[in-house]
Amino acid sequence: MPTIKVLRLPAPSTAPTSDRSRLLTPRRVAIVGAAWIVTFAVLVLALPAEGWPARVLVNGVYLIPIVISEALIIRTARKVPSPRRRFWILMAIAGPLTLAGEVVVSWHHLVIGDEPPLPGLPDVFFISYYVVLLAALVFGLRPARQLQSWRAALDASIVAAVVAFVSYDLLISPQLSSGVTSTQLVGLAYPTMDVAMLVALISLALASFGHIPWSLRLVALGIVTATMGDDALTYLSIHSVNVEVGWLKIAWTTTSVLYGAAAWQACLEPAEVRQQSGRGRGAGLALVAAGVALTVCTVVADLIIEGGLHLEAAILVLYVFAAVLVRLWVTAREREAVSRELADSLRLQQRMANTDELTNLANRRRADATLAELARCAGPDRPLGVLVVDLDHFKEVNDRHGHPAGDAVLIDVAGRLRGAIRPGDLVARYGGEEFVVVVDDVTPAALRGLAERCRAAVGDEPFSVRGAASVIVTASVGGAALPGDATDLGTLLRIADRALYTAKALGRNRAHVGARTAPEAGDDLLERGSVPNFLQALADRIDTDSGSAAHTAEAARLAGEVADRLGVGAVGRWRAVAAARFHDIGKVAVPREVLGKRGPLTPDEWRLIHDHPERGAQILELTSDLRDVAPVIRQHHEHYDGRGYPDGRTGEGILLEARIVAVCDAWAAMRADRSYRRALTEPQSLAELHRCAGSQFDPHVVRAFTAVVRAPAADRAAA
Ligand code: GH3
Ligand code: MG
Ligand code: MG
Repeated sequence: MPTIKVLRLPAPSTAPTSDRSRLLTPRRVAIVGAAWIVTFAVLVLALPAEGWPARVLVNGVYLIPIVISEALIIRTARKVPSPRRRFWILMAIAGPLTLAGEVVVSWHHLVIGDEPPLPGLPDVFFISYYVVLLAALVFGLRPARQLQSWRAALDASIVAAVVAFVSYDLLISPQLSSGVTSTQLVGLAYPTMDVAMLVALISLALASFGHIPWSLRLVALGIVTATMGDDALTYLSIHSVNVEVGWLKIAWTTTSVLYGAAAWQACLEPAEVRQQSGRGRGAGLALVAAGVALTVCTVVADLIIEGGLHLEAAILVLYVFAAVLVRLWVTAREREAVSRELADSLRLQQRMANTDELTNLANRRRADATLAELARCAGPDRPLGVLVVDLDHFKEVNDRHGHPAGDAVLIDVAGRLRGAIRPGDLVARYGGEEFVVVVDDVTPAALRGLAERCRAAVGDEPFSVRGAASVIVTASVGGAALPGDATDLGTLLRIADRALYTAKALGRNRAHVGARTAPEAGDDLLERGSVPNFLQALADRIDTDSGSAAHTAEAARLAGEVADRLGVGAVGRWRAVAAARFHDIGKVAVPREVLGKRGPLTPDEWRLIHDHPERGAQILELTSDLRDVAPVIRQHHEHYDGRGYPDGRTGEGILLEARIVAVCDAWAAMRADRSYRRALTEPQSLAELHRCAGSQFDPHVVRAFTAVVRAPAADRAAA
């Protein structure tokens, strides 16, 4: 019995784990049920049809599975959750009716030794049983809700029409021909109820697309088995064939076993049946095909046997023909709808796969694909540009205003970048707060212009977010072009990234495009932005108060040239220049009288002066653009031999930029008139630097400085 195997479903996690349930596994229940059916069948076949052993078997033993299955059904009706409970309650009501009918029949056979009257009390019980069973199928399983699909309803109607017709033709019509008596009415009731139940089953099966739980499949199998027994009995009685009831009882006892197994299984199934769309459609088609084939057979049989089509067959043919046509139309429309849905969902998925959820910009995947495609066509005639835009100190925006505000800024930045690019360029969100602009066919000048536009779009206008009226967010932009700066896509991205790093290191809120880090890359920072402007004004004021106007401007100019001579790169150069310009900012805390004092300083006054590197560093740490310059300022009074302040660092332990500033600071001081002495000449100053090289100054820096000072002005300009 292969269907019994289906009971080997995995038990849901809610299944009880008592000893009893471990003993009665679905497999064991299946084996016991199958063994019972086989034993019953063997005994029916082995025992002589007459005599008490056979009578006890088919009337007494036969009742046992009915009683057990009823007990199991009642248990299930109490245990299963509500959507399925109604069905099992109706099944539990139906059970005693069939049991009562069977008991009356057995009473007649065993005690009275006679057949029950026809129609009689057992028929009342059996027909009531069928009515309740039908109600269980129709109302307990809510077919109306499941019959939502036109196709399923049509399939069901075609198959039901054929089943009804065959039943009518074979079982009902012959009984009607000889007038309707009460006996015949009862005879008609059985096949009619069978047809109704089969139709209900077919409708349910076709409407549920294969989502039928195994418990219901077992019930359906039980109903089909019982129906086969009933209809065989009706058919044989119509044709006056004397049939051994024991044989038929094999079918009916199978039904009882199947009901019991179904009830057992129902308790193991999860409350909600998982939907598996698309399954079971083939079964509907197969049933319809079988229905059509059966209709054709009926027509052919009618034509051969009766020489023409009788009315019922003609109606069936017309109906099946029309329904199949409608079915084809419905299927075609369903297919169309499904392909439309598929196409829509594919489009949506493609869009989602290429779009950043937060900003609605293209995402990294799309940017990479576009870059790869354009890189293939890029050449001297059609350079490909890429800009990497990274928001500055964005973590602080989140920390200060919260993540949602940060998100709102990101959305706004996306809109601004979209507005800044040319039509046809692609802007994508590449990572958290990093954007990429892909620019096809762009000249270096246009790429630089675009980079600056992107920077300005973000940094020049504060953002307004909920709860914080105005948030200043700036962006650094790095850019590169293929083939101008790179030979392949990987290098292009690396160079754009390095350019971004340069822009960041140069103080942020700036754009830097190209592989070459131009020596003057950082200079303009000192001319832009309110904070650097303010600090420069302050530095100039301190210079004036100290009696050496333009001291720091001169030191900054020299620091740039020495940094170039030492080849420290754009970032180091910028730091050296900025540090030289602002190295005395800490003197803002020193009273003007002390700064401009002619005579020797008191120890307290010296202490004030010695504090200025630290104070200067503290001031620059408060800015966002010049924060990286702070450590250089702190160290610009350290001595190469460790005798400087504030930390007593030595040699390479002092930042190179600070060693450069130290030399340039000293030179600018020596070369200017001071309140307490006249300016030294160039040779005197150089001699002093060389005297202190290795003690106060880095000899390497002093050598570079000497080369700078001695180089003719034209060479310096060229450098
Ligand atoms: P830098 O100027 O060096 O780029 O500083 P930064 O703070 O921007 O750089 P870092 O890479 O350290 O931090 C990036 C921050 O961006 C971290 C995270 O808080 C923020 N961020 C990344 N993705 C999102 C996002 O989807 N929403 C929000 N609100 N913040 C994000
Ligand atoms: Mg950032
Ligand atoms: Mg970043």
